[in-house]
This record gives sequence, structure tokens and C-alpha cells, in this order.
Amino acid sequence: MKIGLVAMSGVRAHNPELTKLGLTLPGFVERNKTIASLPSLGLLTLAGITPDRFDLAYVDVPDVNALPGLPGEFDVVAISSFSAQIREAYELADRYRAAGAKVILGGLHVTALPQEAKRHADSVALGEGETAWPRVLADLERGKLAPVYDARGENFDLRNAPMPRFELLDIDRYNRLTVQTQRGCPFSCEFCAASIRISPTYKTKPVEKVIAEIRRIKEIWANPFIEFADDNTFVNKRHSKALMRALAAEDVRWFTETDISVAADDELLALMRDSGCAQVLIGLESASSAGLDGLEQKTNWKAKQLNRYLEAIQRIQDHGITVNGCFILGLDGTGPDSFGSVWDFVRASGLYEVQVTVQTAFPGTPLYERLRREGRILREEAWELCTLFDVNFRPTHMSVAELEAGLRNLASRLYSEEFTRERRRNFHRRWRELQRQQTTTRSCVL
Ligand code: B12
Repeated sequence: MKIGLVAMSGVRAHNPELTKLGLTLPGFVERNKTIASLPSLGLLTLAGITPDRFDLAYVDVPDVNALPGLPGEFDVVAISSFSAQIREAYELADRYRAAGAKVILGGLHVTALPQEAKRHADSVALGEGETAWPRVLADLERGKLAPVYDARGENFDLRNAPMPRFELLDIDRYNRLTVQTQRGCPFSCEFCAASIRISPTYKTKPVEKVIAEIRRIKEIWANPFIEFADDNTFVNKRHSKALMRALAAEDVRWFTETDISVAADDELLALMRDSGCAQVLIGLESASSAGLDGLEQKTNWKAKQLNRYLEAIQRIQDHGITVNGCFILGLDGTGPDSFGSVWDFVRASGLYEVQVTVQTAFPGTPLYERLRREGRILREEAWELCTLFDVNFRPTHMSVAELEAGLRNLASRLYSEEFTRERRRNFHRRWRELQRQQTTTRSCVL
């Protein structure tokens, strides 16, 4: 049986004006060039639990409308889903079904909206794929697919995590690959649409499994750049330190997303630097307490961190690790003055890199439910606007037009060549200065 694993890939904004400005996720033009080609780790993971008797192929589809025909002939097609390109995923699914293939849809968007997805698939798989996919395969072999494979609420144990089949990739197409070291997050941010929505608890992958994945990647790519596909790496400091110690021997450069609490642990920061950490992306979210209040729903954790931001960024960067600070524009309680606050904060902080996005109500999130209740969603089911750059809700303290213009203006200032160069120069100047001081201190001690 020939199975096609099809990933919708690439990054984009729906509004052509934004696309022209180079606004794509995360971090705009430069980072866009780097990440736009990332493959689907979800599908490579499914491949890892697919027995050899199935014939597997992995296909990236950056733009359905640019396809000359179907990207490969398959008996079965498994498509992974995020919201922004879900219409394209559905179109591809419809085309494959019309050609006689069985189509299984899974992933974050499908898990949030199974009824919608079912209209375009023979089966939908909900929740973690490691639990649902073996059942799909067994039923395919019996010739009897069920309409729904529901693994929500079943908590897959990452100690049993399969080895993703990186070797299915045409490796020359990629300039970094993803590895997941943990799933879920102990915090509960209202807007979050990442793996917290499919993983009932926060859980870590055993260090030896992570290292084995990195070694497998090194077999096909000698000096890889790794992006950890985690919601929030370093939540569990014991796991993190063990991982950093093991990573140090692997000689790889890596990037990840985390929260500001890493700054409080000098030992961890030193281990991160020594194990090849190039940059951490941190959701600072807002430069004002109005924007942060109520965002994290368990203990209002994010709002309590604001007064530590400046010191924390400096501490991390003083370990030679650059910080990509992320801000969400249009958060409830923030008005037109918030664009200036972000600009001032970035200047004062010495942040090496910045990412600004707009508040986005992804389906399946508490934010989406609240905005819908409040009648603030502009267009129902406009999933193509879930790009983090297009606006699809009415902000509380400014108009939609003000938010759109604010994003454009702020992005043009933050991403100007001049300011980008200035941020980088400042980081490198301080880093060199710190190195010089350390050398002087060391020679005084000797
Ligand atoms: C790497 C990454 C990318 C890569 C790779 C994307 C890809 N094709 O996988 C690139 C750079 C291309 C990318 C692009 C975009 N991304 Co992105 N990305 C991520 C990131 C950092 C990690 C995702 C990941 O690898 N997770 C690990 C894997 C193992 O999990 P998974 O994919 O969910 O798969 C599991 C299950 O869902 C399930 N499963 C998945 N598919 C299927 C299919 C079947 C058949 C079955 C049975 C099961 C199954 O099994 C897997 C194992 O359990 C996350 C943020 C994060 N920290 O998680 C954002 C994230 C997924 N991205 C996001 C967004 C918004 C985008 C863009 C819209 C950005 C833009 N402006 O263009 C585009 C959309 C692309 C698209 N296809 O629609 C959002 C998506 C939210 C949503 N619900 O839609 C996230 C959560 C970030 C955020 N800020 O909220 N992204």
C-alpha cells in the first residue's frame, strides 16, 4: 500500500500588502528565509511508527494553486493541518479523493474542528498521532476505515516516542530540522494554539531519545542546525540540564522557544551556551501590564514577570545567547500607544532580535471562544487569516485599521536595515567587552 504523507509548508500572510512588506513568521524576512522550508515533524513522526510493509513518501506542498497536478500517486494520503492553510489542505484532500485515494486528515486544526474536516476526508485523526495512527493503519489493512480516530484525552507517553524518519526528506531542501524535546506546557495562555491543545499534560521526552534523534539527523547532515519544536523548552530544569549536558558532546547549533524563567538560572544558561544554543525566542507578549494581565490563565504568571524583563534579557544575552523577543499587538487593554511602548522597550532592552505579531484567535483556543462570545470575531471561519499577521478581531482600545497600520509602521521601523544592524552591533560590542573583562579578571587571578 502506497502512503503519501503530505505537509502544507511555507509561511505567509493573507493580506498581500503584508506579504510585500515581508511579514511572515517568526521574525520576518531573514528568519523567514531560514525557516520557511521546515518539514512537518508530525508526519515524519507518523512515518516512524509505520511498519516497513507500507510504502511511504513524504511530500511538501508550499502552494496548492501552483501545483501542475497531484503531487504523487498514492492509495492513501495523510495530510497534516495548521489553520492558515487549511483551505488548501481541504482542496488537496478533495482532489485526492476524486482521484480515488483514501484521505486521512490530522493535526492541530483538525483536532480543533473535526466536524468541518470530516467533510473533506475519509477519516479524521484527533489528538496525538502516535496513538491514533497505528489504529488507522490497522483498519486500512482490514479495508475498513472508521470516520474518526479520537486520541484526545489519551496521554501518549514520550518514553515510547518513535524515531521520526528524517531519511524520507530530500535533505538539501532544508536549512534546519526540528526535534521535539517535550510536549505541552504547564502554563495556560489564553491564545496558545500549539501542542498544549493536543497533549493533556506537560511531558518531557527522555534525553537519550532526543540525542538519538539528533544523531540520526547527523547521519544525513553532518553539521545540522536544530530547532526544538517545543512550546516551552526548559520548564523542567532538571530535564533541561541533563539535555544540555548530553547535547554539548554533539557539536550542533540550535534554537528554541522558552519563557523568561531561564534567566534566573546561571548554571542552565552556561550549559545552554556550551551546548550550542544560538538563540532563544521568548514570548514577552507586551511591554505594558495592561496587555499581560490575565493572559496566562492559571496564576497570571506572565503579568508578574514584566518588571524582570530588562534584567532577564541582559542576563541571557550576557551568556552569549541572543534573545528574539516576541510581542503580540492588539492584546485586550492595549491601545495605539502600545506600538510606541514596544519600540521604546526594544531600544532600552538591547534585544538582538524582535518579532511582532497580532493577537490571533486560533480555533480550539479559549481566546477564540471568548472573542466569539463577545461578538468580536470579524469573519467567522476565516482560517486563512490565522497567520499571526492578519487581523480578524475587534481590539478593545483601538480600531482594526489602527492595529493594521500600527503593525506595518512598527515592523518597518524594527526591521529597517539600520535598526537591525544597530541591534546586532550593540549585542556584539557588549559581548566582546564582557569577554575582555573576563580575560582581564582571569589574568589578575593568575
Ligand atoms: C515548525 C513549525 C512550523 C514549520 C513547519 C510546519 C509543518 N508543516 O509542520 C513552518 C515554518 C513551515 C511553519 C509554518 C507555519 N506555522 Co508554524 N510552527 C512550527 C512549530 C514551531 C512546531 C510545530 C511542530 O513541529 N510540532 C511538533 C509535531 C510533532 O507536532 P504536530 O505537528 O502537532 O503533530 C502531531 C499531532 O498534531 C499529530 N498529527 C499532525 N498531523 C497529523 C496528520 C495525521 C494524518 C495524523 C494521524 C496525525 C497528525 O501527530 C503528531 C504527533 O503527535 C509550532 C510552534 C510550537 N512550539 O509547537 C508552530 C505553529 C504550529 N505554527 C503556527 C503558524 C501560525 C504557522 C503559519 C501560519 C505561519 C505563517 N504566517 O505562515 C505557517 C502555517 C503553515 C501551514 N502549513 O499551515 C501555529 C499554528 C497554530 C494553528 N493551530 O494553526 C503554531 C502552533 C505556532 C503559534 N504561534 O501558534 N510552522
